[in-house]
Amino acid sequence: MNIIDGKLLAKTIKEEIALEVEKLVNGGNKKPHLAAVLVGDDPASQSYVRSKVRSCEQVGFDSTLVRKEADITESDLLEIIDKLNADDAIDGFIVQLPLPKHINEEKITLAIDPKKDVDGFHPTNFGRMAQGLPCYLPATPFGILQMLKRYDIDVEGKECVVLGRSNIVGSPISILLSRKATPGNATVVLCHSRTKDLAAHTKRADILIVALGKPEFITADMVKEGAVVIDVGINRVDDETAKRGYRLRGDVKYDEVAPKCSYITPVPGGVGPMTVTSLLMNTLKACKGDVYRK
Ligand code: L34
Repeated sequence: MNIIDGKLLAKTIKEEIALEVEKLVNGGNKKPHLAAVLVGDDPASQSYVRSKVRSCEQVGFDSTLVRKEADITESDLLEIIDKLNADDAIDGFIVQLPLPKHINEEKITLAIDPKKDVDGFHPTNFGRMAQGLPCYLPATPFGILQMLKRYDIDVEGKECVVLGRSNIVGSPISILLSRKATPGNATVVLCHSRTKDLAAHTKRADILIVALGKPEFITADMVKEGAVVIDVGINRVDDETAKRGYRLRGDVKYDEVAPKCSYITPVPGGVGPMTVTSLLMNTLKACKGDVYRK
């Protein structure tokens, strides 16, 4: 069994990005600049955004954090987005999800200029991804592709089962792995809440990608011997014996599933840190005009 060390891989990729930034700056260009909008005080969102800002510092990017109270109106948030769209100093920006219930996430996503949509959530980028055109890939799927690539895991012709059909993980990763590309060319089955006999599918998987948000849902009996398991779940489970009062658990029952796997991602230290580096990679592309010419 091999552990896919997302934390270590993220560090390696950040070192590579830092070198590129140095080259850019030495060539007389400005540093890449990422802005993040954080609404409200959800502890998980705060921690993720903090990690994004810290990572920008590590690689030599400029960053701007726009913090707003949970009661901000939708129109005020849209105004902030318009300003970021128009601000030439900002290469790309994100609006951290989830947003408070009174704000329509779809409307917010649509308001972001696709050229600055380094999350890759805008339908323009999603559509371009689906057609294999230049685009910003959504951060978590992009991170998963990087893991497969850097660990030399061959997916071509393999049975790949994805659990969960969200717009930001399940749906895009299923499209990416079935594309005619590397990594890609997998035979993909996308399972969801209406899937009948889920275990019959998971047991066939050479590559199992789990993005359900259900702590320790996948047990050893659901996994084929030698499978590659990518655990996207990051669940905070109450635990009085833990320092912070909770522990992070994936969607996979790691201790019993890991011994059966050829490769597995841990939680924490797996997909999460790769989501952050993918955002940096997209921001670097935005700065260089690699996806949409400036
Ligand atoms: N707009 N909203 C937008 N873009 C995103 O890309 C995200 N996502 C998801 C939630 N909402 C978003 C993130 O940033 C999930 N996500 C994210 C980012 C980083 C980590 C996890 C999720 C991460 O670094 N996880 C660490 C543990 C962090 C902790 O201690 O809580 C890990 O090792 O898994």
